[in-house]
Amino acid sequence: MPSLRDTLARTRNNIFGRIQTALGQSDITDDTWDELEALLLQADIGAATTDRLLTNLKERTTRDGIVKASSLRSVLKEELVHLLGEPKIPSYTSTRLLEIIMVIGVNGSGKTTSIAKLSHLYVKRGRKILLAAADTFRAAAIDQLQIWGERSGVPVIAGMPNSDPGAVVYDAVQAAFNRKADLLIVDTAGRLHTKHNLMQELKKLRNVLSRSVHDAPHQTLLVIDATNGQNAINQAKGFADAVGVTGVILTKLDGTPKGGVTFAIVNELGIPIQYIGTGEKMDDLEEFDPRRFVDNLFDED
Ligand SMILES: Nc1nc2c(ncn2[C@@H]2O[C@H](COP(=O)(O)OP(=O)(O)O)[C@@H](O)[C@H]2O)c(=O)[nH]1
Ligand SMILES: [Mg+2]
Repeated sequence: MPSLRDTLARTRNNIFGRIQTALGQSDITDDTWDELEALLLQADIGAATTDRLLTNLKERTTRDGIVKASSLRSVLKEELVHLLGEPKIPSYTSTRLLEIIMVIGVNGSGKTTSIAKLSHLYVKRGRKILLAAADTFRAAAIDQLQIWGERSGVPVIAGMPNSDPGAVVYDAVQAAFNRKADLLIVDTAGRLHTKHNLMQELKKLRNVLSRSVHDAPHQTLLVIDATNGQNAINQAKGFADAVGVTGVILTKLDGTPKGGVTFAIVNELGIPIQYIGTGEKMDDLEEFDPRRFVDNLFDED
């Protein structure tokens, strides 16, 4: 697993390192704020989130009598951590007879790969898992999940390509009961003929799950590709409005300079980030820890 420092190298080198340099030994002037604003916007943090950050920073500067730009560095870090909120990592211990996680997001965002990583993590913690291949729209998507399942020794319930994903999910729940699994993770389609069709299908899958198991799906995780930067936000709003989202898996933070989007996701969507994807391998998933994340965005002081 790559270190978080390596994962965030491009985001750090691209903008955040420069923010740190910009906050030098001189006194804070209007130019300092302008430069900081320009850099935050370039960092893919987004206009709304940049505004909020600057307002908070200015307030604190006045309140605490901060004069030197260099003193803003640690305040900025604190405000960034504050923006991301407390870590929200789900418990791995089994508390229910059957817990169901539904994974949604656009094609190519990393749903199937993230499901493989998640099952790997939960298997290591002793959970008995089953996967449902409900992205029946593409034959390759079913194969891909089955290959990951074989690798990690987790059974996959699948139907024929283009079969009804609702039926696959229904069968998967029955199979989970029969095998006494305590976690079912459902892979879903990221694209259908229209966005409307996709949202309808996701709603239908939700209903199949909630009719079969009390309170299911217990988590609906939205997978967001960090390389999409600000474009990811609107997409995410569409999913959140249609089916509700309890947490985000932010993928492909490795190798993108757009890691600043992390702040926009939390601030604009109000959905906690649970995991980040740091590569393409089974182990390349990290629990999201706001403080560690912010620390690794900056060069060491
Ligand atoms: N570098 C990197 N690649 C990733 C990550 N997560 C997924 N991918 C790649 O993104 C591509 C699409 O992933 P896939 O799981 O098939 O997306 P899906 O269509 O949403 O199921 C694959 O080539 C994955 O290897 C990540 O965190 N980092
Ligand atoms: Mg997939």
